[in-house]
Amino acid sequence: MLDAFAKVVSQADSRGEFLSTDQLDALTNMVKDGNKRLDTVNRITSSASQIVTDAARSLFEEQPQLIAPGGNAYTNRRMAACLRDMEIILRYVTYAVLAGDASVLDDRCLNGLRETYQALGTPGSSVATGVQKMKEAAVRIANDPAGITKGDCSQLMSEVASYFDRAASAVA
Ligand code: PEB
Repeated sequence: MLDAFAKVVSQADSRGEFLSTDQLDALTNMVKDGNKRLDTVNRITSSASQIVTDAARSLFEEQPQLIAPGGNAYTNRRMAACLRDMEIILRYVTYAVLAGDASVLDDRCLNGLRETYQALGTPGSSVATGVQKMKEAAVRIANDPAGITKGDCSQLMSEVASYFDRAASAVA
């Protein structure tokens, strides 16, 4: 598991090189904007259950066959597993945002997930739709200018979105 710092170090180390100016500049900027990152993680984390339930509700509205008898989220047990899965994915996305690197998300959540869903007969494309819905809500919440020092968060928001996209395409 790497963060943005360890990643740069391990890449340079594998080439036996010093860190480049570009790499150091990028990390400096990441430190400068560190509060934005922490605020983003904090906001998504404190709205996690709302993000999960809204995304699930909207997914089941669009794909009612999932909750109809025989559907993949039919019965309380499967519904609970589905909500739990979405919560797990959201949690790993917040770890990746904090670390500034996707490796924790890849290694501990996404690796083998597609195969798990195939084995369970759970439609990965529906999970991906749920993840995309969580992305929209999470970015909206994190990017809300109300009650926070204003600044340009566009780069950070596209980074946040990219972790959700990564999770969605890993299971779709
Ligand atoms: C992944 N999900 C399920 C299982 C596992 C995961 C390992 C099988 C074991 C169990 O039921 O607990 N676990 C989960 C995960 C990690 C992990 C992400 C990462 C570290 O350890 N059903 C739907 C929707 C979707 C869904 C499309 C969006 O209709 C999910 C939610 N996952 C779902 C369902 C099950 C499941 C299990 C319904 C139960 C399947 C079944 O038993 O029939």
